[in-house]
Amino acid sequence: MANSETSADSARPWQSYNTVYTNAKAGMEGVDKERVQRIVYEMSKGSQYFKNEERKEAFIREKIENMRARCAKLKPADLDHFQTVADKRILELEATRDLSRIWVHVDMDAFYAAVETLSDPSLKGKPMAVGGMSMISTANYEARKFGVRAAMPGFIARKLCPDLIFVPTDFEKYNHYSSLTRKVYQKYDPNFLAASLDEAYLDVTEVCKERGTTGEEIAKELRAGVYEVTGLTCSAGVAPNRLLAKVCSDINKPNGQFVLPNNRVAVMTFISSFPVRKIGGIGKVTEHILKDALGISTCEEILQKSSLICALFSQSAADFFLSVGLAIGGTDTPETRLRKSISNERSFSATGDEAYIYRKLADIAEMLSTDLQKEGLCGRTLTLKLKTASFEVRTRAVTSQKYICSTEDILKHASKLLKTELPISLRLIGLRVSHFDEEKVGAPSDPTQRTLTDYILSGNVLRKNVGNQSSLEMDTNGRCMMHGEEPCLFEYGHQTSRDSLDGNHLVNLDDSKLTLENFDEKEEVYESTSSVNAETVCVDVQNEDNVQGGVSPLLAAGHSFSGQFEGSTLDRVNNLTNNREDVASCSVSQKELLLWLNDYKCSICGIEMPASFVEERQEHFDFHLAEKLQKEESGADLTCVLKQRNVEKDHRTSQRKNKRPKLSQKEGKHIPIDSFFVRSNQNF
Ligand code: DCP
Ligand code: MG
Repeated sequence: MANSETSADSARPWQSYNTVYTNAKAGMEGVDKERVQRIVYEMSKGSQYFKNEERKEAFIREKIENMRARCAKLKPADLDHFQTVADKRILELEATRDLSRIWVHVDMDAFYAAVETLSDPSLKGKPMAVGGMSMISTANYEARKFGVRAAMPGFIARKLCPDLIFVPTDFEKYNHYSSLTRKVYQKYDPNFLAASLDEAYLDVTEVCKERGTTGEEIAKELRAGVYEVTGLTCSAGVAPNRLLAKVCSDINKPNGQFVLPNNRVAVMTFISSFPVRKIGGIGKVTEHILKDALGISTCEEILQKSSLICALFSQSAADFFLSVGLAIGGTDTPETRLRKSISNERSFSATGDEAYIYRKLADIAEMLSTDLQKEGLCGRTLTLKLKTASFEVRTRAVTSQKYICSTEDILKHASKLLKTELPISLRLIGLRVSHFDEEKVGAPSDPTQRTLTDYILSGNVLRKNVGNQSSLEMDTNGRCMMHGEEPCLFEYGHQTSRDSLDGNHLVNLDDSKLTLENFDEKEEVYESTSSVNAETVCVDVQNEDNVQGGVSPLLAAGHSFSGQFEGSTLDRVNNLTNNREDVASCSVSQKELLLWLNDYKCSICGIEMPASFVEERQEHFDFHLAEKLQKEESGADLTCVLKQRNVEKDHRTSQRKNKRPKLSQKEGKHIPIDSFFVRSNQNF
């Protein structure tokens, strides 16, 4: 390693090379960060990833300069004005502080790695990672000592830790253990929020009251319960809101807990010296901007510089930052009635065996029917999700005039949808029923009561259908997951609205796409949707970085969300943009759209990145955000937004024209992930 005392900074360029791979996770406290930086730097120098990082850095720097310039232009009178604005807003936010609830955030320790170690105890005590040379999903705490961490390419991890043992992922196992943990959570909060396979938020206020006990005791008992049932350890945070509970669960990892009492002084003391970066929703870009442009590193400093925050950021972004400074987070208890779909999916080894595929489909239809009947729900839209052997995700939907919930009906429609795709080699089949009978769901009968944008901006979430493995899960950030897969799915809550132009059509935003249904014309509308999937839409992009492991905790802060969509959602995404324009006049310019075409390719710049690279995707998004903000400030934003929208519209139109749009041969050829990171002349 370079001699830190004698070498000039230019001789150690890695020192300023901070990527997701060099971010510390729990268990990485003693890591030689410079060594990790150097290795990551050397291994990725010259690669596309590296170049992209450089571009990102350049934009961040420019953004910072721009912000500085804006700061310098603020006159004392301006600052006074913004101080008044900030003080007023702080008072308003303070008035919303709720210290009456006790939230617990539970997070399993090195989840996938721990599950693998249960299966193979010989791994105990040895550095190991789950995943492969392209990417690792997580590493155990032994490996973290070497700087090995989730989302890191395996070949870099091996360089950091030559003895690292790689174990392939086994989602069935993780799902199994996840469902065991959920049975435990259910005892404490039947409506707990599942944030990912290994994370959940529980409102334990009632159970504490009933038993005359504390959140601390409940957390201990719950953790012991999880261990008893699974043999796995978890950590917990106990606090008056979700934002704090999440932060607290990381403090004594692994196998520990941290309790923050429900009083304002304790909360403010706790948060004041906390680095902003530790807060969910504040990632690398925001951290840099706050630090380098405004001199803000801690939560306390946010309040100290509240006038600058209000002067330089949009209201929603300023609200987010001020809430962070005040440690005000989400405490609401979203209701089950907002459920909008139920799904079930299964992964299997890729096969083109049609008999097997139909058997799987029948199994899933049966499970889904059972789930629907348990909930007393019937839906009109059935969506078939397929993941091909080459990982292409397709969704096909049918909307029937009749509400369905029986195995027979589901299977009948699903089989028709599947038939049009044959022959096909598949590794996953999923079915989802949505567009529920509103009376049964208990949703507002007047669909115009709440606009989509209202809903989005309110940050409401669905509750986990407890104990039901196959249900749609929504994290505290409004992000949903279908059971059994990477945590990247998203669904909105119940949003149905009449098309104001034509009462004969219903704009159905419930499904994985927007369908315009003319009820007079046909009974069933079969929709072939595109193979574009896993798009990311960010509603308030200021808050969208720092998403770890597919879970962004913004809603924990009671704020707006972003989500990666499963299935074809281009239409809905576009509708969102338009809807935002129509309904929310607030800072459309703050909102950005980024799509991952074919689950791989950035719609804006074309760079390719696999879905599992959650943080990298977020960072990539940050890059486009910085770019966009830059344009905004130079007055070019409108053109940019329009251009972007036209591109998307064109894309959508072309997808509609082709039943199953395909990328061109060149486009469809994904660059192997290794080459994304590694210089072409390097040979590892
Ligand atoms: N995961 C993933 N890709 C990531 C991050 C996480 O596939 N980029 C998976 C593997 C993890 C699981 O999600 O085991 C849970 O993620 P966490 O962030 O909670 O990480 P761990 O549970 O592994 O470790 P910790 O003890 O820090 O919670
Ligand atoms: Mg975990």
